[in-house]
Amino acid sequence: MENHYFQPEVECADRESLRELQSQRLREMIKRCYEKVPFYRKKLDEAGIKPEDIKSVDDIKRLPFTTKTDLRDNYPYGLFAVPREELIRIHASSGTTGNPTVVGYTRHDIDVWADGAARALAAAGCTTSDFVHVSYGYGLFTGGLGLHYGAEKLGAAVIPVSSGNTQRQVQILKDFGSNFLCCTPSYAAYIGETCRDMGIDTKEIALRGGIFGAEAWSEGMRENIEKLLNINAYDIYGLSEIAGPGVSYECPEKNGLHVCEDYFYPEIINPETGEVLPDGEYGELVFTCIGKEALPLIRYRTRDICALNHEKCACGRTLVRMAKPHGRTDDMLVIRGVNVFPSQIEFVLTNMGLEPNYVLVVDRVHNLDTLEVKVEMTPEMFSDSVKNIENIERHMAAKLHTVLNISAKVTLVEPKSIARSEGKAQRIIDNRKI
Ligand code: DLL
Repeated sequence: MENHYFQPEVECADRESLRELQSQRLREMIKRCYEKVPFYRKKLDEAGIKPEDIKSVDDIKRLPFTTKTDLRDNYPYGLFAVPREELIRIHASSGTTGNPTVVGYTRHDIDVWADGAARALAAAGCTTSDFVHVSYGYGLFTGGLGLHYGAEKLGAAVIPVSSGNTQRQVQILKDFGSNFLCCTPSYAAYIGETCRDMGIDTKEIALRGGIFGAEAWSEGMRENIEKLLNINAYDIYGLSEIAGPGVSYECPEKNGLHVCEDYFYPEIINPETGEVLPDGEYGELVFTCIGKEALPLIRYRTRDICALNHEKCACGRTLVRMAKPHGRTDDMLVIRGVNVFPSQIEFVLTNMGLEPNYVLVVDRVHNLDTLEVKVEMTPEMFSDSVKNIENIERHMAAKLHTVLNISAKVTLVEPKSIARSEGKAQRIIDNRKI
């Protein structure tokens, strides 16, 4: 009998017993933070909270938030709660500004993380007989090793390709009979395009599914990847500060990502006021680590824009679902006072049958913000007359206007002229000097 790694006792637990478990883990975690991390002792003292005041998850809202700045200010190991000899791994997320964020794991933490990644693979239908091709980068980034350990924990065979050399990726997918592909959605689309360019019929390769995350992606992008690679594409979410990939994952319903809330307690807050928002309302996602030893963060503000849904899922899982993240508060462009997410633009393009190869160029001309959307033409459009191309650009600009509520200039550019990404895609060029 194949082990599918499905854990109904946790993933389908009744909410009341889950709450009990969460409350018990929260109490232990707050006590440990207070005793072992001077930063948290000071923060809790300042807030007038003693560990024994925190009795259940209902008390979480009384706790202070932790931010990326707190991690940077205590760079590299200031928030760690265990001595060095208990650590078995260090990762870091690249900082575009300031210090990178350094995170550490004990053996137990690696186990927790691998458990989340294994649940994600299992929910996507991966079994012990499958070959899992990992094209996330290996290194300080958590993508590669995260899915690697998850696949091993499940009992599948890992093919640790890492990112880069896309034609070789395709060759391996085909020759090694990979069944699941793990990479960013933008790289999955690029691998799909490369298969097409190499004349490989994806119906003839063994690939059944993909676990794609590390960046926001739209439903249109999902359709594009599913068609290109002839697979089922699932979303996986995570962040280095909390664990890495596998904090939450999609099931076959593809209607929200189940959070491993036995390890990571989620909340949605109003990013301006810090107030906790009810199910269904979009706001900033916040996590409290209740099952981790080395870096147990309290109410960590992810900057991801999301909503929660506690209804039982049709798949049988009771674990709360988070919506596919819209993007990050710091990815959000404010153009002429209007909030714009790259995912909204991707939605319009893919709805019009275009592949999601685009960049957004933002500028400020005479004190007015301008947005230009550069989109690749399809090869068929490329042979169209200039007049036709202008018509398509105008039509697309009108569609963008209805979704974004601001005007944007659309420029169709040659097929394959926009750089492809092997990791997280860079889609924004902001030339404003603000
Ligand atoms: O991106 C971990 C990861 C690796 C997740 C592989 C999934 C797959 P960081 O580099 O620390 O960690 O970046 C974390 O990436 O706060 C989100 O803004 C974004 N992100 C991650 N997964 C998703 C997703 C990894 N599925 C940051 N949808 C997070 C949208 C995502 N955004």
